[in-house]
Amino acid sequence: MNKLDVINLLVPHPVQPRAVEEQFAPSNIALCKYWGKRDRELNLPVNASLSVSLKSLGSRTRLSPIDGLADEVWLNGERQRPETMFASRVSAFIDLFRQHSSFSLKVETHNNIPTAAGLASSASGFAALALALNECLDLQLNPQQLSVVARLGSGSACRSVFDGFVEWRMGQREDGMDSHGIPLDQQWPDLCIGLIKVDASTKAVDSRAGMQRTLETAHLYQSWPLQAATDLSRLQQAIETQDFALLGECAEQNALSMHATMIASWPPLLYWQPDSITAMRQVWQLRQEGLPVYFTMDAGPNLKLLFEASAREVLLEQFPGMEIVQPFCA
Ligand code: 2P0
Repeated sequence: MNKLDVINLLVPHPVQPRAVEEQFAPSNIALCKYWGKRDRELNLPVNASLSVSLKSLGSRTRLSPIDGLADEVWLNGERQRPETMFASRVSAFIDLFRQHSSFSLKVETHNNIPTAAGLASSASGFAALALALNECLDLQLNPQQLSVVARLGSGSACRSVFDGFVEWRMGQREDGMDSHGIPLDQQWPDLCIGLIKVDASTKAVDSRAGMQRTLETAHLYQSWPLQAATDLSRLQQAIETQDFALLGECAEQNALSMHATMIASWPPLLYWQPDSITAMRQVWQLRQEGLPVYFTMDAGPNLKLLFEASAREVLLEQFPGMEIVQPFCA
């Protein structure tokens, strides 16, 4: 089963583009991480994951039909050459919908994610593109189907189709139709996420290659699915009972467990910089002094702090320049 087959199941007829309004999708931070694929073509995960969406930080994408044989791809107001990674991934994704008709699109994407914080934009980018294609091509897909479509672009994009807490059910099916995001009902108005920039430069090994290397070479990876399943159910319990310490502990331990599998792969993958470790120690010290603050990290050197609104001022003193998002507040 490949991506074309999956789109053919969802959209088995010719489509024609029309000019529509731009669509927005938020970036997301995983509290229980997606790390490892059981199907690389369809981005089907080894484990279920759970994230929180970053409200108004993310990507907005406008699509409009154009004449000509090639798409025109713009990112943050700059035209992208077709051979760039960004333009080629976007056009390859649109190709999935050109199986029964031919058309070209102008794609205009803006990311308002602070690039300084080193946050990946592929999740919000592919989610916004999926939402925009749904409108532009009048696909009439429901949110779960849109989450499936976004996953074909980038795994974590299936969570960015929704706001708030989102669980990505791993699913069982070979076609992946049961592997998509599900939004949770619970809110957490006091929850804050602090974005700490350690290093914003492009990493040498991206997540896609990193998770594959880990899966293929780290013996420690065998313990990851069980760790993730345990963390996921404890996180669900923490969200249900609004138990912040439990939420923070599970998220931090989950992130460090994922990094342990990376470090144990070969060649080793160590995304941390000396400043990452300094910030981790600072968080542990603050916790020892009684401040409820935890961190999570993705496949990079930057930390994302988890805390409640009451800790905001103290943490801003400790980490000047930290950008704070309150995902459940207007
Ligand atoms: C996550 N990451 O759950 C994990 C934690 C990075 C570390 O999802 O190959 O860009 O496009 O499916 O979605 C980043 O992986 O990878 C990611 P692909 P993706 O947020």
